[in-house]
Amino acid sequence: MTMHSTHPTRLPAMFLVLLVAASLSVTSSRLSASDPGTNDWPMWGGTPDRNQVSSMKNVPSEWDVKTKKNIKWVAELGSQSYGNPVVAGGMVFVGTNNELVRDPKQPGDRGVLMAFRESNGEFLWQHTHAKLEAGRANDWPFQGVASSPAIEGERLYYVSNRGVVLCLDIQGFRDNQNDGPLTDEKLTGQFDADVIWSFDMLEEVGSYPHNLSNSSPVVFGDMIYVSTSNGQDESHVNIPSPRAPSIVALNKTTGKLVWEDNSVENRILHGQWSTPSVGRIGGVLQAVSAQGDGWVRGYEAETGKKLWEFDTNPKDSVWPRTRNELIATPVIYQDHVYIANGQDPEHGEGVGHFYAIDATKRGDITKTGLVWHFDKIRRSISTAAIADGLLYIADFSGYLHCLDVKTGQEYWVHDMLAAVWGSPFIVDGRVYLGDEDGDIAVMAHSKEKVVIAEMNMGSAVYATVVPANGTLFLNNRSQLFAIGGK
Ligand SMILES: [Ca+2]
Ligand SMILES: [Ca+2]
Repeated sequence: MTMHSTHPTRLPAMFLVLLVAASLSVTSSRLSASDPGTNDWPMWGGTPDRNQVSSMKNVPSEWDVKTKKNIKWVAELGSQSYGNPVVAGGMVFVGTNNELVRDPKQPGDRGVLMAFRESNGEFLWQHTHAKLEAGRANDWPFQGVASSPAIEGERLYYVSNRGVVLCLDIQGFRDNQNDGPLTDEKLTGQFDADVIWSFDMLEEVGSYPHNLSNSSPVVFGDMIYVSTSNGQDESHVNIPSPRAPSIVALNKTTGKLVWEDNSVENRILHGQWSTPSVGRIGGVLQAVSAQGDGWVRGYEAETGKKLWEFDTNPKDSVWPRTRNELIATPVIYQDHVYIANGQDPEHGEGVGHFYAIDATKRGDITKTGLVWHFDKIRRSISTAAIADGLLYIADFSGYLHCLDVKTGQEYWVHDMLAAVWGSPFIVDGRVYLGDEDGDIAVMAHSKEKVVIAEMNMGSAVYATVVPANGTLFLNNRSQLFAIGGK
């Protein structure tokens, strides 16, 4: 999955803080199961079911990055930022590359996780990772950290560009404590990261990531669940590590492997860049994983026992013309799993599929678990947002679809006029979606199509709008914005 390997000129090595407004006090009303309920946004999708929805109220619907209207602050990132921000503990965390060299002792091309103060955008600390020696085959130049961290309490989990799962202390060394078991960090200043444990998926389970490791961990109970990104080599024919798992479950305290699964074996079409979800489905706690053969699989979350699998491709489809991989994240909602298939953005546009799957079924549920199939979607790498009987899904051709969640019937479609990498997000009666032209569309959360506002962020938006404490957070290629009123 090469994204954009362009290499813009280095940005000034100072972050910019524009404090426009004092913090806004917001009380969440009725909370749904898909809402973290804390006013934070601690992981991709907010909660382990990954539904892109929040019950927060009084978030802004309009802003202007040029005049700074409704912009609380802006923080500078590297030159490519493919992850999504997460917000917890008064901090905002986002992955990027090292083209904004904050520390001369850590120069050159690296993946970077940055932490900022939520109230004013002050840079707090970072963790940088040199690129893998194997180069573009496993770790594409200038792609940075594309994993969105997951935070629980004082612990933060993410996957580096080197395919290493890391557990960090969100306070870094600013608490004057080196938390362990890992205590031999070379850099221990106030701007450096305090690592607690790490799990190298290349060494420990033999993953051979295709172009980039990007999974966003999900935390549930004692465990975290991560996709390995194991895939083909640059020949796009060979699979160097066919025995490596697609998904691993680690103990969140120790970082030790609890279970792994390799149902895909040597059938990986390309790479594995989806990210798992966890939820209670039909009374059973399941980890749901979209894998490199185009199948979605459900596992008993505690043991890794495989419960079901579903093929998202028509049996007569042919890779890469009509057969697709799975890059989107499966969303768990009311015993069903919702997911679109698609391809690496570098492969361009093509036919896609979106499914509602009854994940209470067992075995090969491609037929028995099919609730509905929406085939008027193009290739998609976007994750669904579901609330009040409506489901929103975007595709790489730039269409935002509003569907009936029960039937898949389409209520309306909106053409963004540019490729969409991110996902629609429902909050405060509106749907937010960004595109590669840097435009954000704000639509009414409604069966009727209403465009409320359109704003441009100044450069491509690969991320999804996320809310925390009444403010919206969003990154374009090179900047992190806190969007909020006075
Ligand atoms: Ca510490
Ligand atoms: Ca440590």
